[in-house]
Amino acid sequence: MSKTQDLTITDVRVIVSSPGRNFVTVKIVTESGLYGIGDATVNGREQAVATYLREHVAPCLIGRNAHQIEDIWQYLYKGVYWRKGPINMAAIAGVDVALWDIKGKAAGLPVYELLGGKSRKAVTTYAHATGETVADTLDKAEALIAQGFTAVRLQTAVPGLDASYGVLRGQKDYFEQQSSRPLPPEEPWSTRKYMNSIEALFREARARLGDEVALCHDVHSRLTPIEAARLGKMLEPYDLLFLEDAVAAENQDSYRVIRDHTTTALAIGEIYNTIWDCKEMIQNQWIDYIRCATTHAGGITAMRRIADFAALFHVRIAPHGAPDLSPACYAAQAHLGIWAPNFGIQEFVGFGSEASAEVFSHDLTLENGMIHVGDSPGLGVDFDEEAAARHPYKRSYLPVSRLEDGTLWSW
Ligand code: KDG
Ligand code: MG
Repeated sequence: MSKTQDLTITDVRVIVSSPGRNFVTVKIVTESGLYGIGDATVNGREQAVATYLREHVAPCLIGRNAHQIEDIWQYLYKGVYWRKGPINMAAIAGVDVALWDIKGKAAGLPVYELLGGKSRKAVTTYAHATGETVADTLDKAEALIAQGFTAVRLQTAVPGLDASYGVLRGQKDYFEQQSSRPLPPEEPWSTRKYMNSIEALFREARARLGDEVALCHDVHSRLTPIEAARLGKMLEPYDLLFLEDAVAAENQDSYRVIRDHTTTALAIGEIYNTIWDCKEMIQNQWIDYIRCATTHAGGITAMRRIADFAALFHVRIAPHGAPDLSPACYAAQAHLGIWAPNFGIQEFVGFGSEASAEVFSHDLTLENGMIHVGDSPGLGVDFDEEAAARHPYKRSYLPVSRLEDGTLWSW
């Protein structure tokens, strides 16, 4: 084998930086000089996954053939003995995505070609409209629709609560706030206040935005199954594309309860790490969209399996696309999304901050609410380590929420 084809892994670099948000980036270098980039960020627990990668994963990869993606995935998943888990699976994802990037570069092909080629011309996305009042939220939604988005997620502050997930009073942008939280902020929650106010958002939305636009809503796991069932029934007249994370589903059959009562479409998956976390809800057709992220569910190798399994049961993929996922994740998901026959929609909150653009480059473009995937070999993403060093890690947490009597609720 000539040196230019030698994909023996010689270095595994793990870089934690904060270009706008904290990201854990994996860079795998091979003897040939070809390298790949992957994302292993776990929001609020970045250093845990970085240490795990440096101390326990990287030493096992040196000397392996980067072409053997499947074997390396199995080796890291089964070989650890302690299967699954968010830190372990994000580490596997970071490695796996970097290896697909390398394989694409070695083949001279974009990764979507290796997956089976394009199933569509571009990846449809949904954007976020988040406001302090219904009018404010709908102003933002109208602006997004004017930019060409055909699907929008609507979130509005709950009247009577100082803060609610995704909406903070008198605020900067909530994603910006999320990047500067040296301790977990605490936010109040009242299911009654939420349930009493949420219908008005969607009633007004349909009146102002019309019937054509697809609407989503994220409950952030704040309800019980029967409350979620009631919410689904309440929102039926407004024809949501999906209701996301209505209930935390450590018990997968919680979703059977919701399904038994409503025809509102259901989505879940952003905190899942493996197919096992959603196997029952998929095979029982209790959900409509599976929202696992490439970064949190074991990379392209695992997401491809999740997509194929879901396709058997009429479930489509709608990958998580929040700002705590790096451009390496966005690129991986764009390649998956353009290939997957059962692709549904991609969450999209922009390609990142100005600082992130100094550190990451990519060849994705947005046009009329759709991501167009470039044809660079691999994933078309690159990472500038010197620029990253100018944006050091800052500890930052997700919020927790408490009921008005102080009981710890959800995040
Ligand atoms: O790290 C958690 C965030 O990514 C999450 O809160 C965002 O719920 C979210 C979403 O749907 O984008
Ligand atoms: Mg969500």
